[in-house]
This record gives sequence, structure tokens and C-alpha cells, in this order.
Amino acid sequence: MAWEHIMRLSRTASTTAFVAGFLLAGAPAGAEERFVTVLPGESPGTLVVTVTGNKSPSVWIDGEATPARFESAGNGAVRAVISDLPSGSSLLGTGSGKPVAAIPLRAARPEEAPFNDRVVYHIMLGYFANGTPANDRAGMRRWIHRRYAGGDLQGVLPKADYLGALGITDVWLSPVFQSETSHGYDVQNYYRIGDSRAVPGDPDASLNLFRELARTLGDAGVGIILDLPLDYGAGTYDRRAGDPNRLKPRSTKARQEAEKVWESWGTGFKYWNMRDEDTREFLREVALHWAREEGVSGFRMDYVRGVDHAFWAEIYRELKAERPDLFVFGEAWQDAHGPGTNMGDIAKYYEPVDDIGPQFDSLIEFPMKIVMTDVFARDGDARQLERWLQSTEQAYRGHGHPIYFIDSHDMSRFSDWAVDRSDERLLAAVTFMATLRGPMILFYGTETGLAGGKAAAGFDDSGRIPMPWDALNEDLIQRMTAVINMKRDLPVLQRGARWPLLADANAVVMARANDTTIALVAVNTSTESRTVEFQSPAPGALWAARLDGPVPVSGTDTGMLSWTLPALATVVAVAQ
Ligand SMILES: [Ca+2]
Repeated sequence: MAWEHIMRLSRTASTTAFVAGFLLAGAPAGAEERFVTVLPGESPGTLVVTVTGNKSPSVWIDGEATPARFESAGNGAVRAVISDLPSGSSLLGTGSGKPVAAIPLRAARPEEAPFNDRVVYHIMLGYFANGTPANDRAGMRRWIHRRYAGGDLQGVLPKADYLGALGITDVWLSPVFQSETSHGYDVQNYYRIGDSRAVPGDPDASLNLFRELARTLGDAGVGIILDLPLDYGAGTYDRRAGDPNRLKPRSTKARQEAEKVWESWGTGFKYWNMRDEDTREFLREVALHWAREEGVSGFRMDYVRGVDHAFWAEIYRELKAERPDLFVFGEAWQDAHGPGTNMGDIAKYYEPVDDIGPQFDSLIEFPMKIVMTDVFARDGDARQLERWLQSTEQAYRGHGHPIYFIDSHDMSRFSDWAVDRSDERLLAAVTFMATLRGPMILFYGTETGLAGGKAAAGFDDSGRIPMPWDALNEDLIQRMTAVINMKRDLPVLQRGARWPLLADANAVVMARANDTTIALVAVNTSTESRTVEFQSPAPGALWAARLDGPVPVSGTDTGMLSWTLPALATVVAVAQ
């Protein structure tokens, strides 16, 4: 959930107006420096960079301006050789006065980004699979979605093999707790599995079912990530069974404008009083309980903007002390203000809090989701991909390992935005996402091209559609599985440096590199096959295709590569 969506709903902007507005917001304003290419120089410790947007830009290494002499490279771009790079340099930036764009210069070490290999499959329980009609609507008193399909843990259980076969590492379950709605974010008891999700009226049987599911998924190599709303509980929160440590949590009225609007819809939420230390402990204990007692693999923290930064750092520190392997990521969405503002806001959650430490392992990457949808689904200018990757790298300053997604429960599905519903368009987007530095989320149904909602900007819940088990697109699922396996097989995609090589209106080429491997990634968003030519980051290397794609071959000039890209595709090749 994200409260700002209410503000969005009050607007009447049409879809096209939103996209156009976004493109304007995303276009470079005047001199906005961007890297066109970054390539290793001939001698170690040198880089050859090309920058556009400023004839005499500054170059920054880890936030420090570094000397560089630029000369014209044509097309308004300038080129410089940067030598004597300090070893271990992380972030190469450009911009006047301060860096505005950056690229990661070195691969993240596994201990710096231990969760970048994760592929998280997001299940919204009510729509995924209905294991029994006996619990449908049990305990629900409000907010029953028009497409709620009775889905429950009994339904997920027999799908464990399906989920394991996709190659995912975790499932993120929408809130499993006792609640009065179909979405489940209004928790009545953090310690009880909800009646509509499991066995009505029998908390012990419900918990046993959850444990059976955790075991079965575990056998398939898949962990469970719980969706945890800690900003608020239901107005009807169970103060006896829901507070086993007798901490007597306190609540307040809504504190933020968006929350007030939400409350006016009559859901009767109770906002936890974060000024009360017992309440903070109560909330930390909730997460610790599920980590200690039920062995979940992580948490997706809901609406983190509703809670202070210190709380997130405190709960992160306690969780990691207990279970360093827990993957903790947050949702910091601010949809009423566009991706630029949201990016700045997300950046605050990547910053460690003084005297406490980090807040999250990762944050859900909303800005790139919007950009990827515009480029891959709406034929938007492909240069936006490169531009926004460089913007987010700078904004997150190397702390950030965004968890990328293209579909979610709160936004219109990619396939509903798409100008045509080709498998290629969707697959090109998911493949591109899989090549980005960070973990990724696949919303249930995306692997089979699920659509049937509507295209609307900001919050929209029309993508909550029952999983079409009787009409799966087996071919697409197989190809998605290959993409997921590629992500998991190639550490260079998970943590490697990223060198931009080419970007134009409908093509992007980049390299990903670590100490042992260089991978090339190319995107063609046009509906025709086309050949791109670019400088090789590894002259003389032979390239092997992944995903049965084409390979780059020697170009017209020495050191150039030529790659013929299929229409609407993201292709990957790895240096041999
Ligand atoms: Ca059911």
C-alpha cells in the first residue's frame, strides 16, 4: 500500500497526459551531464569516458573532483582519459558543481551486496490459488476487492514445484496475518495467520499450515519473505493475543496527510505511536518473532515512509544480530510527485543512521519501474534507461542495491500499459531488469503475461487478477525461467560494474564487468531488427550468447563490435 495513491486518485489526468508529463520531467533540463561511454583504457588504472551535456564537465571519483582534460568527441560530446584511478574506486560521477550522474566502477563484493542474487516472486494471496472455498471471505468485513478469488496458503502449497521450477529464490507473500480485508494490510494480530488465508477459527492449524508451506517451499529451494506493515494496525487490533509480551502498544491519529485521506475512507486504521518506546519494542518483537520462530527468509517492510529512520535502523540491527541471512527490503513510494522526487526520497533509506547503522538491504525501485514501463511497453525513448540508471546510481551513492520490478499489486500491470501485448515486449523488459545490478521481483502472473486490468498512473489495483492456471503461456514461462536462471548463474549481472556503451532512441548497449567476466547487454525497443555498432570493452574477446540470442562480431573498425539485434529484445553475451 502507499498512501499517496489517494492523492493520485483525486487527479483526473489521463494516461497519456501522465506519460507525457513524465517524459518531460525525465528529460535533461539544459546542461545535464551524462556518460555516453565509459571504457577501460589501455593501461591499468585508466578510463576513457565520453560525456554529453557540458563541454567542460567535472568528473568525480567517489565524490571527489578529479582532474581531466576533455576534447571534442563530436555530436556535442566530449572525451577524456582519466588516469591514476585510485584502486578500489567505486563511483564515477559527472556534473558541474556536484555529480548528477554516476556509474559503478567496480563490482560490489558479495559481502557488500549479499542479496543481489535474489529473485523474489511476489504472491498476492487472494488471487494466486484458492486451495479451499471453506475460508473464502472468513473474517473479512471491508475492502473486499472485486476480483478477490479466495486464494490462500492451501492454494500455494501444491504450487511449490511450479515456483521452484521458475528458479526463484523466495516468495514474498502479501500479509498473511489476521485482518478484515482481502489485501490484508490492516493487521488485527501479528501473531496469528488470518482466517481467510488458512484455517478459519483455528490459529494452531493455520500456523501448522504456514510451517508446512515453509518446509515444502524450502525443499524446492525457495524461502518465504513476509510482507510486514508496521506503520499501523487495524482499529480492531487484538490487544490480548496480539501482544504476547504485554508491551501494550499505543496508537495515535494519522500523522501524514495521505494517511488522513486514507482514514477518511473509513478503514479505521490505528497508527502506532513511534514516540513510545514500548510500542517500538512491540513492533521490533513482531519481526524478531517471525525471524526466530518461523525461519522466514526476509521481510518486505510496507510503507516505510510512515515511520522514522531510526526505527528502521534499530529493527535492522536487531534482526541482523539474530539472523544475518535475513533479506530486509522496504517500500518507499511517493507516487504523487514523480520518479525524480521519489528517487531522492528512496535515497534517504539507503543512508545509514548515525550511531545505529543501515536501515535496509534494499529498497523497491519505483523510478526505474516507471521508466522501464515507458520504454518497453509504451515505445518511450530508450535513452531514458541509461539516463535514469546514472541518476539513481548517483542518488544512491553506491549504498544502494535497488530491488527492481516491473509489476506490483499497487500499479497497473506492464501488459496493460503495452501498446501491444507481445510476449517479446514483456520479455525484453524482464530480461533487461534481470541484467541490472541488484535483486529483482517478479509479480505473480507476469511470467505468463497476465493482463486484463487497465493502464493508469500512480496507484491502481486493477492488476490484482486471479492467476490463470488453466491458460498458462508455457512458452513464455519457459523463457522467463531461462532469464531468471541467467540472473542467478551470472554474478557479473548481480554485482558487476556497469559501463555504458551506446544509447539512442531505441537501443541501449552496456557492459557489466567483474574480475573474471565481462557481459554485454543490448536492448532493441524498435519493432524491426537492427544492427548496432559500438566499441568493444574487451578487444579480441570472443563472445558467447545467453538465452539463444545473437552474438556480437567484429565491426567495421578495429576494436568495434557489431551486433544484430532482434526486434523488441534484450540480448546478453558473455566474453569467453
Ligand atoms: Ca480459499
